Amino acid sequence: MSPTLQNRPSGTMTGGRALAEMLRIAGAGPMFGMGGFQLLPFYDAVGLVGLNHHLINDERCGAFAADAYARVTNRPGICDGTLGPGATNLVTGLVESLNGGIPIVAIAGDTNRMHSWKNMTQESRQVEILRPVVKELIRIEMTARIPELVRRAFAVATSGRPGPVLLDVPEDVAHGTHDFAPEDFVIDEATLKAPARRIRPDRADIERAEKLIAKSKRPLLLTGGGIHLSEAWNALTRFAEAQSIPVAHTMTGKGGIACTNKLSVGLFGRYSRIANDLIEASDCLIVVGCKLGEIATKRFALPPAHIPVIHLDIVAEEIGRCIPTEIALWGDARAGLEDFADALSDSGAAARTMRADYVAEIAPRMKAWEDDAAPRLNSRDRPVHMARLCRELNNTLPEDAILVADGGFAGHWTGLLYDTKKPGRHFVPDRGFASIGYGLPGGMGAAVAAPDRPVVAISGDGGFNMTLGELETARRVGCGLTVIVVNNAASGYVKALQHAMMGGRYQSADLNEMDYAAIARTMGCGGIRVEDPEALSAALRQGMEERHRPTVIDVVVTRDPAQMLPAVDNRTVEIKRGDRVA
Ligand SMILES: Cc1ncc(C[n+]2csc(CCOP(=O)(O)OP(=O)(O)O)c2C)c(N)n1
Ligand SMILES: [Mg+2]
Repeated sequence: MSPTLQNRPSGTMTGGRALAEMLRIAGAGPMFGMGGFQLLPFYDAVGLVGLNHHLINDERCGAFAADAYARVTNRPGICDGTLGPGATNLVTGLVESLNGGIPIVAIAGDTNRMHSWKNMTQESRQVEILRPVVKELIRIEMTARIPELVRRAFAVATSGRPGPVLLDVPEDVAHGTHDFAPEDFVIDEATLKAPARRIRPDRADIERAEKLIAKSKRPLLLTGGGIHLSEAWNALTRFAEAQSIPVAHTMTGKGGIACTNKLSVGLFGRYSRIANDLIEASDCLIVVGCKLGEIATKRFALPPAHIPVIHLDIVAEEIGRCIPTEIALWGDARAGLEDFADALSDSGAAARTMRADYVAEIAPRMKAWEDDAAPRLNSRDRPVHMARLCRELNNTLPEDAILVADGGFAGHWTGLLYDTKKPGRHFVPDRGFASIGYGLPGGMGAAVAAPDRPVVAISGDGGFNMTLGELETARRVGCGLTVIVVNNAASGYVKALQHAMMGGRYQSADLNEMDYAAIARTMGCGGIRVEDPEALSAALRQGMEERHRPTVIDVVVTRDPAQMLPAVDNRTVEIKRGDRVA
């Protein structure tokens, strides 16, 4: 426990006040939630202790905003909801954080225990509903135990594989009082940020990995979101460069090394530039902080079974779950990569010589891919081609920008084509649960986490419709956030699949033609409608210059369902029964 903690409160106070005091001591950042009777003492204390709390218009969006805040800072994002519908609205957002391993402390009010189970208004089995969507659900039964259990929430959220923790607070615990001592208000500073603690892989396993890597002519690093959670960027770059090992990434893992690094071979899995080909031709795959789920493995078609796999992960039982593993390394990504680098430090020069031809393949392979993609990337089509939009993002966003991507095509296209220019989590897609509707609230969470950096969110029109009310929040909060709406007047992914698989019989796939720029202006935000790709760059610059209110850039993109999927022309793709085209 830190002896340096200042301003510890003491004396008789409500549970809500004690909760707020603990969050203050934990250095909680801006948070989003929607109140109700049960948590009123907490809300009352929030302002008194100087926390930064914003009313959200849908608790799910508060959870999404907290998730993006946590991804940008690695500090737990905080969100809250009242009992019943407030609590259940948190579910989708909390699953995103659970699947993504994102540290969150969520707070839900609950019924007064004096009257529970007597048909209290808004009562539900919320503890049972929420328990499977969090890493740990902590029900607080005594006002006196609030500091201890908030400590526990931060420790669980940031230790091992991070994740969301729910504090379920009955009304009488929040409104009740206790005489607290100053010593009650302490928290372990290590638990305020992920990773709270680091564990190194077993020495003998590192030695086995070292031997396998040393003799491999075509090793390839496959990296996931664990790189960001472990803050392993420098360790990854150093190891890859010292050993001349190319790096492929999942959507969430983008930015483990800069996409512009000559060893970066881009996205692998469902969508790929050159990475899938390099996987096929590899003789040793080093998987770091990646679960090797459906998308990363192209529905378990990758990697080929004969290639030995070294898998480093913070969750031991994740290793070997989807594919057999030759060498399992249980530990923190940064620690493990540092251990690789140390173990192989003497052989760096020889390894770089041995792999010179291999590494020299990357540039021409990438060039061939780029030549093939050039007509799309440079397209002057109206409506705007998605690839052209991605190229404009690459050309216009500065290196410290954060791009938050929604679950529809917005994420798919930018996952494949957007390039981050330096290592770090500069690309934030919601791939834990891939819900649509993350873009706007996620952008808001990223913007409050990094108020001095340009934050751009990209969302489908369907996803934007789902959470449009949060433009009111973003304006009230004063976020300088740019939201790109990929306006294809459709639930595009569904429409593209119906085109490819159902013979073009479109069912419940079309949306109204809407002018989202006009809607944004009506809501007091900036709004720019873009129909000409040449206007994209200026619109993005204008959005990023606006520092105190959101700007919506409504980009009219292709309405042709044959052109919607990235990288694949789904008219020509062979579809197997029950399969998905991409
Ligand atoms: C909450 C939720 N419901 C349904 C889906 C399934 N889904 C995936 S992409 C998609 C289309 C979404 O439309 P839009 O946001 O306009 O994105 P587009 O694909 O058109 O770019 C849908 C419905 C989902 N991911 N999340
Ligand atoms: Mg759409």
